[in-house]
Amino acid sequence: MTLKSLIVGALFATTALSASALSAKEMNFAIVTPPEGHYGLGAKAFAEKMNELSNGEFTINVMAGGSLGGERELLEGEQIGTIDLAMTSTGPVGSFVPEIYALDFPFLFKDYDSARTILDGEIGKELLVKFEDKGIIGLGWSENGFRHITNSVKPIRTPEDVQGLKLRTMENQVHIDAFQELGASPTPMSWTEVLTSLQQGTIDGQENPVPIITSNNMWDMQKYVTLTGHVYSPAVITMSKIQWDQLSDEEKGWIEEATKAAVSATRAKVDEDEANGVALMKEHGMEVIEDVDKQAFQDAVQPTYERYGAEYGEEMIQRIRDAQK
Ligand code: EAX
Repeated sequence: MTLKSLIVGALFATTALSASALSAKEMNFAIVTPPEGHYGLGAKAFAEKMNELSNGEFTINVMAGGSLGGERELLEGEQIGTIDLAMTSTGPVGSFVPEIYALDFPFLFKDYDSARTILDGEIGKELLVKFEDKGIIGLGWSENGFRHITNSVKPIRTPEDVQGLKLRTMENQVHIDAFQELGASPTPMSWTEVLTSLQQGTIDGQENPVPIITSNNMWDMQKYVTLTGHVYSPAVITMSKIQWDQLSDEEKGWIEEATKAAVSATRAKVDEDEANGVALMKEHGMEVIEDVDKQAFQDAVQPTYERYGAEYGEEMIQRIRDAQK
């Protein structure tokens, strides 16, 4: 190779490098909830932190309200690289990463502090690693919240009151089974169909945490809410492995820092919604049933543990229980 061609090659490489180093990187961050809700504020914090750490090189576009699809489609999109980042509940995750079903059992987590401590610790880290061989990077555990039942038919005070109600559940086998145990007619569907289905009356009710109920003004379509707190619903921040593998180590570090910022922002909003949400529901005319016999509901869904515990991680479930003693 002549000196001239060496110099030309070096110049080209430098130009190409500087061009790629300067080329702004744009990624989408998909959520199914409103932009100003708990996931939206987390995604916004992620975008701001990425922009700050990369000196403006990274632009993260938050795509809210299910604009890029339901939660199952977002995870499928990450597997093929059309979705870069997402924050979803664990609803459909178990069908991609079965080990995650262990988190979805009713009455497993005692309270928010226990759930956050466990998910931020060894157990949470062990479960995040399970995503990678499915083409998804588990970046961090965020939060949806403790789920409650809403409906438009009657006040639910006991498990018997649930019988016969058409209640939407997430596309989650453990939840479907638990509501079958309660005698409901569980109707699994993507979140993106729920509000319309409630407005049209094709379902009687659904179950979701306070932040979802308030950020979607569910008082417009649901008269009753029963504070069962029947399951803690984690959220998870994920990234397409296709995109992740193209990042430098420094850029991966930025993603990890941005994830921490997102988790803090989402959890802060959940705390705020938990503090104000019930009053807001009452202000908007919902009848809030607060004196719930949780033990009765817990006893009623016990067969779900017997039926699915072995299949979906008895050992992990026991570890989570032991970690809360
Ligand atoms: O992740 O599907 C659900 O009910 C979820 O709680 C909601 O989409 C937020």
